[in-house]
Amino acid sequence: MLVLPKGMRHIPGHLDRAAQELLVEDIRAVAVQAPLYRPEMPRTGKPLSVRMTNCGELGWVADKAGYRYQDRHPVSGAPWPPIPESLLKIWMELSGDTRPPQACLVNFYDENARMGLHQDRDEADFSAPVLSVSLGDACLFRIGGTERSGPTRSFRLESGDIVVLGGASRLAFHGVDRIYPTTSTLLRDGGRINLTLRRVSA
Ligand code: MD3
Ligand code: FE
Repeated sequence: MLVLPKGMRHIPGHLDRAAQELLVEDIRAVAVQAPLYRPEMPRTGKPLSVRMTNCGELGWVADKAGYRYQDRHPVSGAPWPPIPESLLKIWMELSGDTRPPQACLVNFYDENARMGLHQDRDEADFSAPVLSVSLGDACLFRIGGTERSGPTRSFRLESGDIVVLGGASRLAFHGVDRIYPTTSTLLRDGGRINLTLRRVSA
């Protein structure tokens, strides 16, 4: 039996192959309007290994000045493209929130990319859950409690899986320890895409 942290819902294989392929097409179209770029760590300016872009009214960005949400792409200065209908539908179906998402962060991991343990707390309102969609190669996802030094559990996330993080899990420390290369044929050149849908303000 797999025991999940309180407030975490994991729905393995929620999206079938056809739905995953359609979603990848939608995200490719987003990335034409808002190209992937490499964010930097606040202060040091060290590049992250994950490349990112966004869609929705607001996008999450990271640079030397800090982490924040803003309504423009940091390189092109253009507004973010809208969140595809396919994702809005998933949010309405699974988030348990009647308000639409304001931000969709698109993370792209190549086989060497990782995401260190962190909390998502750049949003002004934590009442809505975060909804995550995994596409492409599998990863090892790790989640703990609300203290960095607390115990953690690890789960493999596969293409088509959805995770909803609300309630007690909304402020849990979490990260991506590794990508498992060549575990999916969804993306022609491999790698993993993660989409996170969020409310930023009440
Ligand atoms: C647990 N992304 O973008 S998604 C992030 O796979 C992020 O790209 C990871 O962490 C990824 O901030 C993990 C699952 C996830 C998303 C948000 C969470 C887990 C979370 C918020 C609170 C607790
Ligand atoms: Fe996160």
